[in-house]
Formats: sequence, structure tokens, C-alpha cells
Amino acid sequence: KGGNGIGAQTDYQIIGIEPGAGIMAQADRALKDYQLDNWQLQEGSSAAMTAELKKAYNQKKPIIVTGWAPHWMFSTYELKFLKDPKKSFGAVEDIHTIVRKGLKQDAPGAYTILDQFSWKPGDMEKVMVDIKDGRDPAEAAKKWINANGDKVGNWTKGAKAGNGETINLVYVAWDTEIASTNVIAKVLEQNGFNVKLSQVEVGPMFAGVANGSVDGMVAAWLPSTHREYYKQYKNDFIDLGTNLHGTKNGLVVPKYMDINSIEDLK
Ligand code: PBE
Repeated sequence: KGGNGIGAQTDYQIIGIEPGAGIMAQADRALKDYQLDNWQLQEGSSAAMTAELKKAYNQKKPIIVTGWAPHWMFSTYELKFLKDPKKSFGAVEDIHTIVRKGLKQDAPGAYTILDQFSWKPGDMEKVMVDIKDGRDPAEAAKKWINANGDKVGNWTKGAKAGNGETINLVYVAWDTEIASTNVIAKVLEQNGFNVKLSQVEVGPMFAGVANGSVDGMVAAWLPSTHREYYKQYKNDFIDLGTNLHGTKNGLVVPKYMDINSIEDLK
């Protein structure tokens, strides 16, 4: 059946995450692009995926997961992305901040801060690692903000302080987005806004900003991962551009596994 013996050892299972995630559509595409007819993409959650990875890793067992960077898993375990010569997972991407129409008029200071929000993968990973080590996300955000006053100062420059206006932010429970959303929420709070965070599924996250029932999100992976959601709603919200450059999606395995490319699964 192929797969270098890896298929038999892993039951031809790739451990996925939430069904609506862009990386799941990309992994489905990879199964077709590489003709991995015997393989199955298992749906679950990001938390279940990292739990399975931990379990397999501690026993030095083979495992294949849908993974993305930045992520604390790369500083916790020795892992590698499988090469993707057919580019089923797209290329290096950006994360965009997207807000509802009218936010600029209703809360100009919050709009300015969201517009100026921008950091690096290494910044985000610090917050992610702290949360993974057990720190409450809001506390991890505060700790990073306190240590990075220069960066945060660039986000808040020229922003009109709030007067307790409520800002509703939505996010999906991906480790990357738990980190970024908590950081920007804390910065908005420190500048006079009353921030409400709601954890939702990816479809409702885009729909909520587009229909104006929420104010914004910092979690749109573009141009590839969330292309379909973006296409559907792009005329109905304001894309404030990149808040982070340099993400990557793919199939991730422990370095102790003797494969290097998705092609090796055939
Ligand atoms: N992710 C993390 C998301 C975007 C952020 C890669 C799991 C997704 O696949 O939709």
C-alpha cells in the first residue's frame, strides 16, 4: 500500500484539527494532489491534535499532524514540516486584521490601534509558549506587553483614548489566535476600551465581522488559508492589512521519522 511503511504504522491517519480550518481544506487538497488514496484526514480539534502529538512523541511513535508556524510545538518538540513540492498548503503567508464597516467612525481610537497592530512570529511564539506552560492567556498577554513597550507604543501612537466603549473581538481557539487576540485585547483595554472576546468557529468569525455584529478580528490567514471565507465576504468588511508576516502550514512530523516529503507517503 505504500507510504514507506509509515502508512501501516500510523493506520494511514493524518491527525487534523477543526473541520472548518483552512488547513483542513489544504490537507484534503494534498491527499488529492499527491494521490494519497489510502490516507485519511482525521477531524478533531487543535487541542486534541497537540495532545495526540505529545503522546506519540513521548513514545517515539510515528505520527503525522496538520501543523502551522508560529507554534509552541516547534520549541517544545523536534519537528519538521514535510516538503510540499506541489504547494498544496500554499506558500508563506500573512495574518490580516479585519474590522467591520463603521468602526472607524464609532471608535476611532480602537480602529487606529487595530490598524497599527503588527508584530513578528517570534513575538507571537513567546506568548504562545507562556500559555502552553500554563499561564492564563490574559496574563501572558500582559507580560509580553510589559516587556515590549516600544512595539506597543507604535500600535497606540496617535490613537484617541477610549471612553469605555465596548469592542467585540472574535477569534477561533487556535493557539496562534488565542495569543494574538489576548494581546490586542489587553492593549485596547489599557487605552480605555471595554473589550469582549468571543470564541467562535471560523465561518462565524468572518460572517460576524462582515455583518457587523462584532467589531473585528486579527485572525485572517491570507492569501491561501482563508481564501474561500475572504472571497465570500470581502466586500462587506474592512481589511486593515497584515499584522504578522511569515506563517506556514503543512504536514508536520517528529524529526525521528524517516520521511521528508509529502511525496514519501505515497
Ligand atoms: N490555522 C491557524 C488556521 C489559521 C490559523 C492554520 C490552524 C486555519 O487553518 O484555518
